Amino acid sequence: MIEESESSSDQRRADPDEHGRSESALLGDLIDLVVIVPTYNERENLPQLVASVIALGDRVRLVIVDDNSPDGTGALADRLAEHHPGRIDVLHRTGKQGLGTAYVAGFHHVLAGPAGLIATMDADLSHPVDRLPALVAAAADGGDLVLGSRYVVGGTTVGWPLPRRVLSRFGGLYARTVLGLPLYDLTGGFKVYRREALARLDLDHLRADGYGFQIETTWQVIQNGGRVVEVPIIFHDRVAGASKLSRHIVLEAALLVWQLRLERLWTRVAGWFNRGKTPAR
Ligand SMILES: Nc1nc2c(ncn2[C@@H]2O[C@H](COP(=O)(O)OP(=O)(O)OP(=O)(O)O)[C@@H](O)[C@H]2O)c(=O)[nH]1
Ligand SMILES: [Mg+2]
Repeated sequence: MIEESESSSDQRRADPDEHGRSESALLGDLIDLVVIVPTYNERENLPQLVASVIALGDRVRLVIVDDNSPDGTGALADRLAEHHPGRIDVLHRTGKQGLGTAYVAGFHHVLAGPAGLIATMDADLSHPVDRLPALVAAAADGGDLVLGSRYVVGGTTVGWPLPRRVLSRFGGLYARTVLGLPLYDLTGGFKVYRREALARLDLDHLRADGYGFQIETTWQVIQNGGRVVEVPIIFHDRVAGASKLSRHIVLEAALLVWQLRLERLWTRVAGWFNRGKTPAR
């Protein structure tokens, strides 16, 4: 099931709840949240991100998944973990193995512990930490997966050149159309999963990196009957460090959406043959 924030109560969730508590208080009181941050050469960005996430409350923890960044991000992450005992786990991988497998390593690690909610965020400060409470509130309110969305009312991107804006907009529209989903930001990496929704993902068979990974995880939550909600965010282009976006990531996502759609059609047709009934579209 899917909900879009313009037509839902997501904007209202930014206000104090009926008991007069702010989202930050909700975040501190109610949940164990683990934020997974994949890193590759994010030395300049990581300290600020970690400080802002840690400041959200005692029950918020981080898992940093570093792929042996040549700039020393992994060692920096270890130092930050020492500085905040019990709040940060660092997973070190031997070399750059891609964003998708970094997330999966983080998901397995988190699911071995007690976290109720699991967030994913880029390390490059593009994802606004101050919106994390709004995403968490939407999950606490029944969202199985909450998407930080640049393309619902109240959301936007700041600092991207025109070609990048066009690519992102077109990519979102393309995925939305091919998959037939009423969601506006399928490629973003700022997300909050309810534990049960994450645990139901077929983690070891997710096949893509980058955009494709984001699309496939959201698709699977929906196919599993989960409720997806979009909450507006203002996305800022990275100031420090370099983007890892590649032509491969774009192409992979473009093909993946057709694969997902055809697989579902095939499953339905096969089900029809097995049952001897008319297939649904
Ligand atoms: N562990 C790990 N992290 C990665 C890898 N590739 C990218 N990342 C991290 O994943 C996050 C997203 O990567 P970005 O380079 O920001 O990619 P993007 O957000 O699609 O592109 P920009 O908007 O241009 O920054 C950042 O925190 C990166 O450091 C990888 O192979 N392994
Ligand atoms: Mg980025």
